[in-house]
Amino acid sequence: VKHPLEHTWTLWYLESDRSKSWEELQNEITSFDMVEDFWSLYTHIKPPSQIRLCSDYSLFKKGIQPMWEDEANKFGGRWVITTSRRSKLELDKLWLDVILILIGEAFEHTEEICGAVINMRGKQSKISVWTSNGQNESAIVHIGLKLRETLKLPPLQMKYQLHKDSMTKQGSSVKSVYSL
Ligand code: M7G
Repeated sequence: VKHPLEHTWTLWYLESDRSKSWEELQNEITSFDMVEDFWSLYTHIKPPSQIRLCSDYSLFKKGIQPMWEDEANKFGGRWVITTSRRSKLELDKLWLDVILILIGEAFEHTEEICGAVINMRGKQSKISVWTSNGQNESAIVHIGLKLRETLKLPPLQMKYQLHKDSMTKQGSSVKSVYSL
C-alpha cells in the first residue's frame, strides 16, 4: 500500500544556456503524489551537488510554475537560506530536509507554500521556500520559524524577499522584509 501526500508535487530542472531565455530553460521532469514515488524519484536523480554549476532544481505544487509570473507567486516572496560554509553532503541534506518539510505538510499555513528552489552557484548557492502572499506576515513568520527550527539553522541565515523586489533588482541589492 502506498502512502498519499497532501498535494501532488512537480520537480523542475533548469540548466543554464545563454542561447535561450530564462523561461525556456525550465524543464518539467515529473510529478508525484505518494511518499514511495517521491523516494524512488529521489534515488534516481542526481543530488544538487552533482548537477552543473548554475543549474537549479525546483519543487512546486502541481499547477504552479517555478517563476515569479505565476498567479500563485506574483504577490509572494521567498525565504532564502544561506548555504555558505556547507559541504556538498550538507547541502544535499539541507535540500532533502526542505523537500521533506514541504511534502510532509505537518504544520500550519502550509497552504501559503508554493514550492522550493535550489540554485547551484558554488559558494553563493541558495535554497529558498516560496510563499504566495507577501503581505501575510503571520504565515510567513510561522513558516520561517518552522524551517529554522527543523533545519536547525543558526540565527540570521534566513531572509524573506518579495518577488516584486527580485524582479526589479539584482542579487544582494534586493531588500529583505524579514530576517530570522
Ligand atoms: P536566479 O537564477 O534566481 O539567481 O536569477 P542568481 O542571480 O543567483 O543566478 C537570475 C536571473 O534569472 C534573473 O535576473 C532573471 O533574469 C532570471 N529569473 C530568475 N527567476 C527566478 C525568474 C523568474 O521567476 N521569472 C523570470 N522571467 N526570470 C527569472
